[in-house]
Amino acid sequence: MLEKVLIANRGEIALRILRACRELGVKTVAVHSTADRSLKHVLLADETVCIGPPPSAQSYLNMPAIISAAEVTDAVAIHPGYGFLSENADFAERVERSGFTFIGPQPDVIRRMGDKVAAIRSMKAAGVPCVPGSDGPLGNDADENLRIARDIGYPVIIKAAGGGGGRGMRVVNSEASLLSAINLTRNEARSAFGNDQVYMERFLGNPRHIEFQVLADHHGNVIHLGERDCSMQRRHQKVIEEAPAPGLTEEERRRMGERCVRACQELGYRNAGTFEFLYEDGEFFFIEMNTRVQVEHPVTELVTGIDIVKAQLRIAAGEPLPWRQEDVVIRGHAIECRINAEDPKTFAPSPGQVKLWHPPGGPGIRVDSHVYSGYVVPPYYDSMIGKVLAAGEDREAALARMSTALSEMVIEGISTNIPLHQEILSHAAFRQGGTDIHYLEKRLRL
Ligand code: MV4
Repeated sequence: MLEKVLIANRGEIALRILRACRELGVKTVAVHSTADRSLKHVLLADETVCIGPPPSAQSYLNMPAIISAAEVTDAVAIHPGYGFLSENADFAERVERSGFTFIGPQPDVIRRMGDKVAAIRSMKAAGVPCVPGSDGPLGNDADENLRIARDIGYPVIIKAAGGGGGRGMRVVNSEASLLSAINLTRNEARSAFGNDQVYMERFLGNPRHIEFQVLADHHGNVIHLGERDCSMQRRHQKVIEEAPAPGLTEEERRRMGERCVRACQELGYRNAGTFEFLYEDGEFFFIEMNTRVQVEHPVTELVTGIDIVKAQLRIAAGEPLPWRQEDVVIRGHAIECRINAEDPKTFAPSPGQVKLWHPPGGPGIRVDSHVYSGYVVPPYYDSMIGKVLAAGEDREAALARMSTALSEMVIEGISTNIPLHQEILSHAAFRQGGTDIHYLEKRLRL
């Protein structure tokens, strides 16, 4: 096993990684900004290193500071968590060049998946279904671009190769606005991502967002852990996730899972990864791959019994996966509500001291959070302060446990989005399952 791991993150995921390390007997190094001295995982870690002032650019994104911290503490590996440097290929490369293990895929695979045009090309070659589109980057020939759009059929969407997660895209409803939309997206992409490549896809009007979790070791073994439905979102921020996806058949799961596994084998993929799909009218369309552990990984853990973060550490240590695909069984249903320190009506951030923190409990409830009574939520970072998960024999049982859990949760001193979750849980459409990616934003406009 890895002897000592540096956790290059903060908040709930840093604590989640620390707990996985503890279970495996791995020593931990917490790095933190000056605003984060009182973070729970910093208080619990074997060693701590302050890496800079509060702004992320000077601390959690500060590569030399993080690598120096690994050097002075004799860490052997770095876990990047999610966000921050987790999908930064240059960081992964610098980590490995400095002699440490990056807990994630190889730098060139991260780079390839970060380039959405290259990612789609790889997936198409591996037999993963993609959105009908331009088949590569758009050129500057106006007539050619008009022809591509006409062949795809309007509406189309122009996306930046360097974008992803909702950044750098524009929907085009008709020929009249196509060329200006390509130019605008290209110019924005050049300044935002330093890459002016753009591509075109058919615009799917009311898809669901369904993603498949995979695990791949260093010996060519790859398994999938089924899917998550992450359609309940607002402004590209997921609000509720669940597994399995409502209404998906065993056959659909097996078919898409197998395709993701085969793609990983062809890519030489390693560690944990997620294939993002849009799902509309019974069809899957690949859009992006995430090369990190995801916020919503616990819903998959709850329905498979597999600890994804421990698996990441074992894979990075060179251990073979202890499961074959037949060993992976999806049992019951799990739901996650992301708890944000924000105004439930305006969504404005609500940092400050948590005067009282009473997390819920009981059968089937899991709370992943670094918060404790007296903890001060700093204003510098993401507003997510934890996740409440509920699991049960079926979706209804999980929903009933979630309602109970949220109703007994007490957080005083800051505002949270718990009232929003309770409202969503009361919606008939959500209770029925299978709402699309636009559902929440439409409901909030009412
Ligand atoms: C799309 C789409 C419709 N058609 N692509 C937004 C985030 C990025 N991951 C891809 N996104 C979308 N791509 C085609 N061809 C609609 C979205 C989209 C979306 C996707 C997933 C989750 C939330 C979303 C919210 C708005 C738009």
